[in-house]
Amino acid sequence: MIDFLREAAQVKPSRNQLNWFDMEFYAFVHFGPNTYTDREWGDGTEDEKIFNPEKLDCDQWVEAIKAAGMKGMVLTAKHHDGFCLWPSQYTEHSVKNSPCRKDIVKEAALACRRGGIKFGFYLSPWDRNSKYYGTPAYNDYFCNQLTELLTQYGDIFYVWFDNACGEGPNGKKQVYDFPRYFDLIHKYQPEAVIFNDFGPDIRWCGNEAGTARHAEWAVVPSELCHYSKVQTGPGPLAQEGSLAYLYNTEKELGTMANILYSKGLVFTPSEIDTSIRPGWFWHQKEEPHSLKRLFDIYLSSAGGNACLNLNIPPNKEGLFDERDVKRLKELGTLLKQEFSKEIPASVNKEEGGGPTQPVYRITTEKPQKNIRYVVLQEDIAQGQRVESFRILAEFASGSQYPLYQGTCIGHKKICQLQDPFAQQNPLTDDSLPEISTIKVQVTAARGEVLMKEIRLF
Ligand code: FUL
Repeated sequence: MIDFLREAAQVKPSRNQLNWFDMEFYAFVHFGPNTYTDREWGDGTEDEKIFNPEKLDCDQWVEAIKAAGMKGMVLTAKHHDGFCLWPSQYTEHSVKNSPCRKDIVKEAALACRRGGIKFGFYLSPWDRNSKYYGTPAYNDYFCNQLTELLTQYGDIFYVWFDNACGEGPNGKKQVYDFPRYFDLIHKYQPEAVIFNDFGPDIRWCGNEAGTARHAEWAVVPSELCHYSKVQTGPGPLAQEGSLAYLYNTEKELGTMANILYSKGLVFTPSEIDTSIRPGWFWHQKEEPHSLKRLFDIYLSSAGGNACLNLNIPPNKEGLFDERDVKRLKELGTLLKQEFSKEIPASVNKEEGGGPTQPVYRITTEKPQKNIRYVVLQEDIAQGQRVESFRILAEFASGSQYPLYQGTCIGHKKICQLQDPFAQQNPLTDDSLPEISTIKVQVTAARGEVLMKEIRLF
């Protein structure tokens, strides 16, 4: 058993996955015929002429995205209705037959480049318009479209595949040839990461509400991510049971008890994808979520060993709705307010903790009343190891006060001690003495803990 845990501790990310972790927060952009029909899923019969963004301004999108602190954009080049936001030579169902005639993918990619953020795309395999859908010829059609997107728009950081697989216009379902799609991406954009519900590079978190797991492991059973590379042998209980039941909606994915039954582990971190509004596409009647809700989602995703892909839908004119632009600015301001002023402190490992249970002592230069966050980062390039930890305050008298208990750390764990939205925070209570020492105590890990950063804000 111990050998297996040591092996689990050695499961490592690729260079592309590490770069993706550093993106932390980027924007989804859902745009297409649904924007004009007030629907979420088009059926593929929509007239191309309805797609008419008269004031299209992708620089306005990029400006708003950057104001929130996001570092990239992922555009729905084609949604389930099959309509292409670029003039694909393989179909007539595209912008080329719309009154606008613009290549939206190009406009968006160029705006991202001008604004200094990365560009990626969503391409829906489910296509309710294509006459090829449900036949082997569809995989050729899809690969042709994918090749256009991979070769005509500069560097692509991310290709996002939706796993939905419904019926096409002829009533048939398609068998998607994902390995063939992945090969094309490796060929034309070797630095792009690939999202799919089950890997290879990034997996789906299992919901669209922005809810992260209490322990969001990047090292998970290959039974879930069958497109990812297996990096270990079987767990000690693999012969006694099976993880065939695993799905993305499972609460435990990658925790110690769960991996023991696996045939082998993979490194496939989770992305939290959600929309700033209830729907993915723009609807006049919908309002953006509250600042608090978005901030909390950020903390639990970008601050919970995942990345946050937050959707902002352009309206019929081709602009981000002013209500969303305002909310994004507020979010960016709040993130700056909370995370731009690091509290100067020194970090020392205490003697005697052992490799898997280290204790770190963080001493601030001046006593503090207002420590709001402890931000922890493992050296994830070497693997993800911490299973659980606790944080304590230590007062001059020597007495201790528990501040936080957590599970995994991984790329980044933001431990929130005080909520900027709360009326009263326990730590600013006058009866409590000021804090000058904080202890981070790892209570369980799979191998030697390699902590990269511990910072206070
Ligand atoms: C889902 C789709 O069905 C939704 O329309 C949306 O695009 C979401 C991101 O993925 O599977």
